[in-house]
Amino acid sequence: MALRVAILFGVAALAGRGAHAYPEFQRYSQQVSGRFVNCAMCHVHPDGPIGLKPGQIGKLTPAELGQLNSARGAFLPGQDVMNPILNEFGNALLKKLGKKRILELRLQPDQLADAYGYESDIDGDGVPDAHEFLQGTDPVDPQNGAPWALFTHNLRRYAFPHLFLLVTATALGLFGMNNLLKWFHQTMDKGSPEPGATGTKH
Ligand SMILES: [Ca+2]
Repeated sequence: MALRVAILFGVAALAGRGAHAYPEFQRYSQQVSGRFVNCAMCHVHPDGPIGLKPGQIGKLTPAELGQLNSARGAFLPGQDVMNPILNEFGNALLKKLGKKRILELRLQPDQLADAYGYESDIDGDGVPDAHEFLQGTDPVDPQNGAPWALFTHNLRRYAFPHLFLLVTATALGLFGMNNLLKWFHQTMDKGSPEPGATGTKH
């Protein structure tokens, strides 16, 4: 009971301090994408970190509260912390940029995507996390993405290998494996040195 009361007081105090929820990024994502964006872009709970629901501060265990405090001290990039109120994207932002840079970017939310970079694709749907931020889609849900972005990203990703396989399979079907190997052998022979020029005859 005492612990519960202490947590409630803690939640109330954090709510008064803004509780490290940064609505500037949410507003910017919403503005550039034209989509509704909730706190689940970066947080565990779609309503944000304040409250008593799973993933919110009031529901954290003592161990998770310890992780929360460690994460809040991660001012520099590259620190191995895991904030239990943030989802994978929120934690990736924290690790990549550090809290100090994130606080600075609150004044320039349009620079968050470039600062984070476009290499990471946490949910593996082919759309980089930073693009998902700009498109207002969920970077940790492969089922959630702008349809055209998913199509174009994955076309670039898979079209060329698939095209190569298609052409090879068609060639095999038209000429047969033996003819194709014969053609390949003759082509390689033309590119070889004259017999006797090098090596030993058998
Ligand atoms: Ca993605």
